[in-house]
Amino acid sequence: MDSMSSACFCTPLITSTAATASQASTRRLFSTSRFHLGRQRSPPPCRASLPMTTFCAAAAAAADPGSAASRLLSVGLPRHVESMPRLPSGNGRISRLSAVVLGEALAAEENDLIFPSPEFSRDALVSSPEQYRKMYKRSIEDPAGFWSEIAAQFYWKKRWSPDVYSENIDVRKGPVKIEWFKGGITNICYNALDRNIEAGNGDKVALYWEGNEPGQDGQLTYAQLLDQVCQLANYLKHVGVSKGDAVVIYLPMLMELPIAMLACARIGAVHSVVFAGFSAESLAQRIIDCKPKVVVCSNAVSRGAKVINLKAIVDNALAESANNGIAVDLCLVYENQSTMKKEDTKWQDGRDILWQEVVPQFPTKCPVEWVDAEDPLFLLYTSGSTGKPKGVLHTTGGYMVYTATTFKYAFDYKPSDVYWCTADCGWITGHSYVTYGPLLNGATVLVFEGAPSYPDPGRCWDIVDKYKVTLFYTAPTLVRALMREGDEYVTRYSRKSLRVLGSVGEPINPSAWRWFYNVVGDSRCPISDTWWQTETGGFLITPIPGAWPQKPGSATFPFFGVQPVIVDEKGNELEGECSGYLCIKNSWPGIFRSLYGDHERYETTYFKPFAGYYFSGDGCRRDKDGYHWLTGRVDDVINVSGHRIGTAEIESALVYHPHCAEAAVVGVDHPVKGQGIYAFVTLVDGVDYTDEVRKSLILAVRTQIGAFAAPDKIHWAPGLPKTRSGKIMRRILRKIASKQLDELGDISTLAEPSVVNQLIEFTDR
Ligand code: 6R9
Repeated sequence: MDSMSSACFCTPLITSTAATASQASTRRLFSTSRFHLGRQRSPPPCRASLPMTTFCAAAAAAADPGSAASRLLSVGLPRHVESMPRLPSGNGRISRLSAVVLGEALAAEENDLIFPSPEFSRDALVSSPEQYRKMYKRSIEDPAGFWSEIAAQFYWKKRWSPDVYSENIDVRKGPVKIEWFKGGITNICYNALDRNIEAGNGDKVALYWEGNEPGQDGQLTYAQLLDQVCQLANYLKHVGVSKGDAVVIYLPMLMELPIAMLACARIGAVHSVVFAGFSAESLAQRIIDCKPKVVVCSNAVSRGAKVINLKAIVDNALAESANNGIAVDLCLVYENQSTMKKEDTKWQDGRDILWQEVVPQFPTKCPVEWVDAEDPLFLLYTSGSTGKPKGVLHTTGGYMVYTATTFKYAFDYKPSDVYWCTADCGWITGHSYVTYGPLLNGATVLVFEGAPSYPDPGRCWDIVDKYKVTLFYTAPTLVRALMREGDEYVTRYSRKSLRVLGSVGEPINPSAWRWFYNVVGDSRCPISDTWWQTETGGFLITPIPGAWPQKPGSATFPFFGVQPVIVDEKGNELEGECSGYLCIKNSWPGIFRSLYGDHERYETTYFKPFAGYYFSGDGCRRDKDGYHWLTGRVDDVINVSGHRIGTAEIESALVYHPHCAEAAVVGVDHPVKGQGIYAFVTLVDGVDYTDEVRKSLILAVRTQIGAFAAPDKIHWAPGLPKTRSGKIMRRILRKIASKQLDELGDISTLAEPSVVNQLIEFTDR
């Protein structure tokens, strides 16, 4: 649709007046002035040029001159390194890289190229390395032109200012500030729904829903979805939610979850979805931080054979937040009828309102609140290396353009696709690649409420056949879990609809990659191993299937407009083959703009470690062909089943327990979850180290954070290895936890070296 020709440039920003003045002053926390940090207009950073280079598949090409490898050789692959030919030899692994590299030698896969089939490449949006390189080069040399051409395909009530973007990511030059499409007036819900309906896709299925029990299902076309979004949006406006207000959403994977997100976006409210696996304490913590006007939840969810009473968790969270001075007056509860009836749900009259009773009474048309591209869209809390989760703030315009574009290219999206992402909308993947990215493309999206191995480990492939899923996007942890169950659960289903597979959340180890490729995808479907983060909004390093061959376990090359660099401890950019810290040299439209209420922490965590760069917190190796191999976190963040959790958060949950004197948590390799949680615990004097105490410590973490953060192992630690200044030496704990006792290194700097032997003795107690 030609959005620019139909755009009206004169409509002013309308602010709803439904909230009272006092509500507005106490609750409207998201005025953009909060981020007014002084105008920082720096010239665009120097952008790398892309050299042509020969390709390492020389041996394969020589053996078969007509082969795909030879075709590739003839065009070369980009390496994203300017000075490859001048490669200094000494850039080895950096010594302090504490990332847990999965138990396999990734280097062994380095020469292994898996090519897309010629048919796949022929029909692909980007069908060759040259085409990618051309587009990539343009995106780096002329980001404003590249991104504004893409942005123009969306609907803007008013076009953005001529600058397209402005950025300062260098703390030495002043406060970090990033803006894309500033001055552009738009609405992401309008672009995801109304725009697609106006283009003639009103009757296309937007959402399929598959319930926990096989046979439970539903669907909404784009037109029906818009009706439901409008009804909820009208209800929210009716109860006083307006532009800039926060709404906390604590819903399981029902269609009502994307509906609630889109309804907020439609009226300019800022949603903060909390994964419905978080405990009451975690939910309360988030409510206290963002002070929502309304909490939207469901009464219960079924996960496999288990029923979880979500409303009881919300009740506790609301009581806790009220005790902390943040009283939420309205809790909108969706009755998940197949799981729990309203009659069986505890109800607080006056505060709790039944969704089904009120929302359907509202009109199915709701005017759009037009917002600035830099107005906030959502907050999503994520774990960092301190005990307090960070409220990652994303804004509207850049996020919209970026999620839609990354979705389109990384999955080689075609309008006939049926797309299923197994992530929950409580995580960033569910925001960018269940809700916004696919719907902005007019895609058909499957939402699955249940557990992937219920009633048996074949459920995913049963669902793939039922809906003829073509694009299947999941996490390595699920791949590994299903791989353990044997091939038969997969091969009994056809899966012939599948076209592209995707992986996210953690490095996918080569054997899981191969199983995914060979068994699930019948050696036919490229795998997009997408590397990105809550903070990045969308994919930064990802295969573009059809454009180049994959290497099992590598996220391959950067997306358009992204310049990854690998730096050493001092922040020197490493060239050619190297290992180090992964940073990004420039901003891209989807990057987060701040941490809610704490811009200083934003700068300290992401922009100060290596001045002049965005620091990802991940380790990365680049091989001789320029492929990127993510090696895991280098900070105190553990990645359990693709879920990020800070060691400090688990430690503070443990020390909250009255019997716990001290705790230190580290990550260890885990065959299914990627990383497991290993906790060293010192008990207070006089308390015996018993199994009962162990169980209650684990329970303490479950109730304070959520079941997914429960330690896999509690290791009794009458003493912890500390330096003389009292700092716990986690390096030693990691070695003890992973039983690498011959690699303990120098322990002489410890205040009490004898605790190390004592800890080793306690390993199996
Ligand atoms: C999207 C998401 C981000 C962290 C990130 C990294 C790890 C994600 C990955 C990957 C290797 C991939 N990660 N995708 N590591 N390969 N394809 O997961 O966001 O929850 O914020 O986690 O996950 O360590 O830093 P988030």
